[in-house]
Amino acid sequence: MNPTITAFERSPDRGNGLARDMRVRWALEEVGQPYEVRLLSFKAMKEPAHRTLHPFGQIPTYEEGDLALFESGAIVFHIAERHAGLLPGDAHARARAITWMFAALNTVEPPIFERSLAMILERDEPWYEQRLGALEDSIRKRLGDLSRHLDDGDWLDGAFSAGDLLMVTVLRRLNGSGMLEEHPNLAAYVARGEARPAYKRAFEAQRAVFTAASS
Ligand code: GTB
Repeated sequence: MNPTITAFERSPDRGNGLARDMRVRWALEEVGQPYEVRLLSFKAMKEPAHRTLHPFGQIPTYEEGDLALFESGAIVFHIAERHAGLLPGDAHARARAITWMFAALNTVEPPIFERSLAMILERDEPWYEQRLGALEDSIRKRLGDLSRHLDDGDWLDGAFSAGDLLMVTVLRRLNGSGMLEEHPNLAAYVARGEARPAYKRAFEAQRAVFTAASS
C-alpha cells in the first residue's frame, strides 16, 4: 500500500512549495515511491484525529501501514533509509550525508525560518528593523560558511543526498531576498536541486493542490 502524507488544503505560500510537505514529496519522488495525500484545513490540523498523528497539530505527517510519523526531517530520513538513492551505501559517506540533514534543519533553517516569521508577524513592532537586521546577519554568516564549504562542488558531499534535498528546501525560502545571489555557487546549487525531475514532479503536485483550491 502506498504511504499517505498530509499537506495544507490551501497553502499560505500559494503553491510556491515552501510548506514542509514539499521536502517529503520530493524525497518520495526521488526514490520512485508513489504516495497519497490527505489535505487538511488549519482547523482539521488541530482536531484530535490529526493530533493522534501529529502532537503539535501540524503538517506534514506520514502513514505507512501501522507506522505514523511526523517531523519532515524524520520522514525524509525514514524514506531515505528504506529506499536506495538518497543516502550513500558507504558507512562514512552515509553518516556525513545524515550530518548534512541535521545541519540543514538545525543550523541553517532556524534563522531563515525566523526571518520569514518576523516578516509576517513582527512587521509593526518598533524593534522590527533591528530584529530583521540581526536575523539577516545570522543568515549571511551561515550562507558564507556554506558557500565556502560547497566551493565549486555540485552537492554538499559527493553525490546528491537527502542532505542536499533538505538544504535546498531550506535555502529556497530565501528566494526573492537577494541573499542567495550574494553567493553565486549557492544560487546555482539551489537551481541545480530545482532542476531535478523529481523536484519538478513534487513541485507541480503541490502547486496543483493550490490551483484546484483557488478555482
Ligand atoms: N518541524 C516541523 C517539521 O519539519 O515537520 C515543522 C512543521 C511545520 O512547521 N508545519 C507547518 C504547519 O503545519 C507547515 S510548514 N503550520 C500550521 C500550524 O502550525 O498551525 C511551515 C510553513 C508554513 C507556511 C509557509 N508559507 O506560507 O510560506 C511555509 C512553511
